[in-house]
Amino acid sequence: MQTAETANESVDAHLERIARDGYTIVRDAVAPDLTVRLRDAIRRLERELGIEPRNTAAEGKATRRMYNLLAKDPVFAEMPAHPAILPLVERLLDRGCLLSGMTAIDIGPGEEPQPLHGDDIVMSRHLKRPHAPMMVTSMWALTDFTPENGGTWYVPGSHLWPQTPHDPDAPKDVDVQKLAMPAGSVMVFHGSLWHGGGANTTADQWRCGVNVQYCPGFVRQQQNPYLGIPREVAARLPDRVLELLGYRLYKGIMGHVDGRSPGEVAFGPRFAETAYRDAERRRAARDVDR
Ligand SMILES: O=C(O)CCC(=O)C(=O)O
Repeated sequence: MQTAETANESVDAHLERIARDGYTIVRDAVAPDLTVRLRDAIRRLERELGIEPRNTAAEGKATRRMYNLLAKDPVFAEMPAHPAILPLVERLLDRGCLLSGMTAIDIGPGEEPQPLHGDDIVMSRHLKRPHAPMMVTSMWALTDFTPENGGTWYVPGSHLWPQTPHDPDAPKDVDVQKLAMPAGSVMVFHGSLWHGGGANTTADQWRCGVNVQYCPGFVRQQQNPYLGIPREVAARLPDRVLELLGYRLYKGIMGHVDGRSPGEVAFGPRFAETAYRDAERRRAARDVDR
């Protein structure tokens, strides 16, 4: 299944592949210098914060995971609005999409495969599959991903199946692929795609990646940024990243604080928006233009 998609390919070509296979790979998406800075920051933070495996089936027994990355180092702010990735996500969701979370996933030697799952499995319990993506995941390779070192396992086309992997009638004999992509590549996939972190059968290689995940603006974020990212740290983030965190209203209504946008409450007039009223005015202006 591995093909030679690149950052130069059109957004349409990537979207067609996601519609058909459930995923695409954007090669050369991340500049080598940024790849190194991200990986170095993760490895330094793992040491400084004493990150150890969390020992759950989902999080692994030989995997170092770190959440809430935007609060941990400024370099991670370069990821959520990256120009090679965000345009794909905005087409799959819309411009009001939210950053659902960012997780560094460093899979160590001896790790077993993570159970296959869909990242929007929680929403699939309430919706009839197949459904529109309730999560879009971009998995950034910061070291080479190989079938041996824990490269993501995935089942092409499974985003279109009526079952999640946990359903009693889920197909058993499925075509599990093991991802190989060089550092600097990003796999972007539909949240219903069956996938999981791979087994690491190497003696000494750590597979380092970051999951940058997005959800529609009307869905609850997996990681809570309002409590997780201190106000003074958030104040230094680019405006587009703050929008992705939910500091603006979705469709002029969702997420308001006593009628105002969270961004206005936290950071002042540049995020000023009043629930209902501004959306109604925008609609009226559009009607007059017609
Ligand atoms: O590490 C990976 O390759 C995938 C991780 C994953 O799917 C998850 O943690 O939900």
